[in-house]
Amino acid sequence: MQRTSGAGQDQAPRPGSGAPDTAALEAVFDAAVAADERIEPRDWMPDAYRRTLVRQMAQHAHSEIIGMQPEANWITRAPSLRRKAILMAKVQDEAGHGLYLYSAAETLGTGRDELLDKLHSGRQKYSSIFNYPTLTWADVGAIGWLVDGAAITNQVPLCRCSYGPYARAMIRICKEESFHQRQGYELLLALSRGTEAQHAMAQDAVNRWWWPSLMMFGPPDDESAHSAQSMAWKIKRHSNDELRQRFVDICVPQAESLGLTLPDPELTWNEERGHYDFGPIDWAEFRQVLAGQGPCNDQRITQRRRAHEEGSWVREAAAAHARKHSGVRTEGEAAA
Ligand code: FAQ
Repeated sequence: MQRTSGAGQDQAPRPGSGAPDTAALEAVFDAAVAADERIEPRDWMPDAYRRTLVRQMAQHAHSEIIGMQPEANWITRAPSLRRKAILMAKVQDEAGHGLYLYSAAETLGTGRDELLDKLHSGRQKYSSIFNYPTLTWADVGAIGWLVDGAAITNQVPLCRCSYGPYARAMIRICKEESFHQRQGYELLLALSRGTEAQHAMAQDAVNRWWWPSLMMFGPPDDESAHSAQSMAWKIKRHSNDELRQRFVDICVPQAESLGLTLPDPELTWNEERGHYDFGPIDWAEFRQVLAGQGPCNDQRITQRRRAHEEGSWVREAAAAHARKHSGVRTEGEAAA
């Protein structure tokens, strides 16, 4: 049986129309997921699968564009031309990631305007991590090392996500994120090996970004509302706690090479588990940030709304340009 439904993406086929019934379509979908095949935009898919993907991809896209703000804050104050050029390129990459992800979400029938409207009105989330301030230049290094490092750990498995357009977008995003992670590591290494004051600045940044980075992976597994279903659909390949543990295990030796300390006295190698044990995460803080009460929630969303409003003339000009080249004119343009 073909996976593409002639009935249109959102509609169940009409009884008696000759189209396969929903149960049969669902069986084909389940078999494709079980066989590790990719689901493509025109394939039939359960409504809940579509909604889950739009929710996750939208949050991901929003995180990329809101995530431009904390680092962009340092572009004018980067300490050298080389650092400035690198940081500008990185922040531009994040904008590009947002575009790939909004485009991937569009393949599910959800337009960018609708998603941005939900972000601006607080109906959709973005990652908790971007509600923390960047207080010093070392924060740019800590974001690259820890935040991009956590993002890669979470996102490499998404390259095998069951939904084709999301999986393919993630391949390029992960390649770029790995450069971002390395630039952060290299920046922190330079500071760590610098003067006493530079070393202290790097350590202070790591102290502030470590715990929020662990929260990026989401709530613990037993409180994760979506994990079980998303893993059954192979949207997520690993649980939040598995990925968080993987990240901790990667970071401990890297911190040692950097000559910096991770701010957790309970961090110890557990021979039996073959992993590092780590101290308790402050989930009350995480919930507070998600509820809009983090240190920078208001600032981030106000800035995002302002950027959107200030960019309206660019969208209008681009739309007029596209219309001009398609030969279709509005009434006003025809009269002029
Ligand atoms: N922040 O049931 P789960 C980046 C929400 S990109 C805010 O476990 P799920 C690149 C969750 O949405 C960073 N909300 O949810 C960069 C849900 O709420 P809902 C973003 C969070 O989806 C670097 C509720 O809690 N990455 O950093 C967070 O199965 C540097 C229950 O949670 C992605 O989006 C959180 N940390 O798992 C850019 C990756 N955690 O929707 C600039 C793709 C959970 O019911 C500079 N996303 N929530 O209202 C994912 O892998 C997943 O969506 C998780 C959450 C793992 C984030």
